Amino acid sequence: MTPFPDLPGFLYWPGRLEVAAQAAMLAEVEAATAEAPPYRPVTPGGRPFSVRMTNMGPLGWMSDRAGYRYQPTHPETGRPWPPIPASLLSLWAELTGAPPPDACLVNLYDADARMGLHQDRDEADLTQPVVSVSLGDTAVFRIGPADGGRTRTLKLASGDVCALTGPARLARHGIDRILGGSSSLIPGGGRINLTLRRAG
Ligand code: MD3
Ligand code: FE
Repeated sequence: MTPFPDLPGFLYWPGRLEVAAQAAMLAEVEAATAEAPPYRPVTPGGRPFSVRMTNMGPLGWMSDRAGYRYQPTHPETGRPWPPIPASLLSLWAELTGAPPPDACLVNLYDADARMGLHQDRDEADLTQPVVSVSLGDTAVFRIGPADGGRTRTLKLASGDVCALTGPARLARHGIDRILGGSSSLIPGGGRINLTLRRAG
């Protein structure tokens, strides 16, 4: 569905993953985080993100004092990122029909984490879609047009999937807050967001 008719290209599938599929995906992410531990990036200005991050796939997004970029290795271990699970590659293919993603950013939120309004523009081809999968606690997601019109919010719950295609690809977006305790999927609580992209 298209929740906001004035943001065409923002596609949303509430409850796209049933609970068993969410649990299976969480287990795959946990296996990946054992290999590529979540870390807390800093902005180019040196401010720590409240969100912790890691990646799966040939390329991973990162931020440090040198800037934002995609790179093939974990900044702390120096090892390649673990592969993107097949379940996520199939989901991307089914929803987008686009050539396969080469990057999956894993954002880990505790109840106090946030993500400020931003655009995703570090990918080589900004005509390629982004697909996002939410697991765990519900987030208050904010989105508005690329050129600074009004923003509005949508709750993203565990199992919800969205795709940012065409004119929505450069939308401004962020996470206002996490509704702590809203899901029991992740032991100890929290939210994990997976974003699949073509970075290179
Ligand atoms: C709209 N992640 O990783 S997911 C990000 O919930 C990011 O962790 C948020 O913003 C999160 O960059 C939001 C939904 C999303 C992802 C990518 C987008 C919305 C987007 C790219 C373009 C426009
Ligand atoms: Fe983003």
